[in-house]
Amino acid sequence: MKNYKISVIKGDGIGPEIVDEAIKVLNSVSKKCDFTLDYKEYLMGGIAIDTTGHPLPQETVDGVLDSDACLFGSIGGEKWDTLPRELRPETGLLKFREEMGVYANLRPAIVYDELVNASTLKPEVIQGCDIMVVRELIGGIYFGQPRANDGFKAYNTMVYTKPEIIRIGKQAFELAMKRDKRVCSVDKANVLEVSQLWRDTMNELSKDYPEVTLSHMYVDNAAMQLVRNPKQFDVIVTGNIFGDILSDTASMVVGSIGLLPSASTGDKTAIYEPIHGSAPDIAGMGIANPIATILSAAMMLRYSLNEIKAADLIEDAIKAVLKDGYRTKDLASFDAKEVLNTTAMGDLIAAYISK
Ligand code: NAD
Ligand code: IPM
Ligand code: K
Ligand code: MN
Repeated sequence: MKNYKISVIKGDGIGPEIVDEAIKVLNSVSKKCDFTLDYKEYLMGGIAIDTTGHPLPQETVDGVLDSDACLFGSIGGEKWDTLPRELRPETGLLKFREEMGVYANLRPAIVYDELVNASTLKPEVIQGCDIMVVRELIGGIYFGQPRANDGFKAYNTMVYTKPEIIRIGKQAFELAMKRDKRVCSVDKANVLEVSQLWRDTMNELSKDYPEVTLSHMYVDNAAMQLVRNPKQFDVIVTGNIFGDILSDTASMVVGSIGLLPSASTGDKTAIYEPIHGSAPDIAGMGIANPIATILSAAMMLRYSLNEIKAADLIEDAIKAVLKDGYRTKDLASFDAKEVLNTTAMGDLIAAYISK
């Protein structure tokens, strides 16, 4: 029987609550599909600061490198917001992504028919929407030098090199080839040099993909278009900060930020995490939606472990549960049959898989 080593980082806030549900569902599906998962837990973020004094212990990096894939919750919280920047949970996460070389962050935003009434947008605007946001994850303004804040003057640098743009662009075009063959590259080329290089490079690259239609959009317009007519998009490719913002926007097309999973892939171990954060405002209340994390686990099965049937089973179970009217609080609307807490939602999805 196949056995996979999974590194698990639960993190802070709702992190442990949602990751526990994903593990519950993974255990249910692995039984059904005849493979086993060996989990090892590692610390990161606030809990790592409290326990070890550092947001990203070396043991975590080594453990994840030694695993087949990493399942991640969320990190951060007010308690650590006043620490010097190098000691903050978010800095640990960025360093972690950099160490793993995960330059491509895939954030699918798919509107399930079952949830077409859950979005704050009109059903006819969103029904059938299926967007893949391809966000560059280890470059751009998050990592550019110089950066500083001396109390009077502060600055960051948005920088991309051509090879960095090419490698993320390739991911977007390759994905588009398996989808509707449309890539929309989002930038701010009307203002920024870095975006001009981004746009020129995407145009050059598109010559290698004659079947794919490339378009360009400024990021301000893209934010508006996502809400006006999300179905116009197939693959969106963009830099680190624009992708961060646009994917949170896309989540509200789908219905809730608690629904959007992600895969961060690159040269080493891939990381699978919901796009949302540690949600301090609801941590410990048992009301967080675990579906984004459970879908991230499904992406892990699909992309890192090649357990396609298991990934399909998870996604089908989620759709079935939603179709039967079960919702978490973030999705509670007039068509909800029953509003479940976090663990009950995980239990139900696991039960649908094993039945
Ligand atoms: P957030 O994504 O944590 O929360 C935003 C809002 O969405 C909150 O009202 C929250 O309750 C709600 N929400 C988020 N996930 C939910 C879920 N699964 N179910 C139901 N509701 C959900 O963003 P924020 O409040 O801006 O940030 C909180 C902390 O999380 C910060 O420290 C931030 O840096 C961190 N953060 C971490 C990650 C990560 O670990 N990758 C991502 C984003 C934010
Ligand atoms: C995300 C988060 C992170 C990011 C923060 C916490 C560093 O918002 O994963 O989307 O900006 O990448
Ligand atoms: K997260
Ligand atoms: Mn974000």
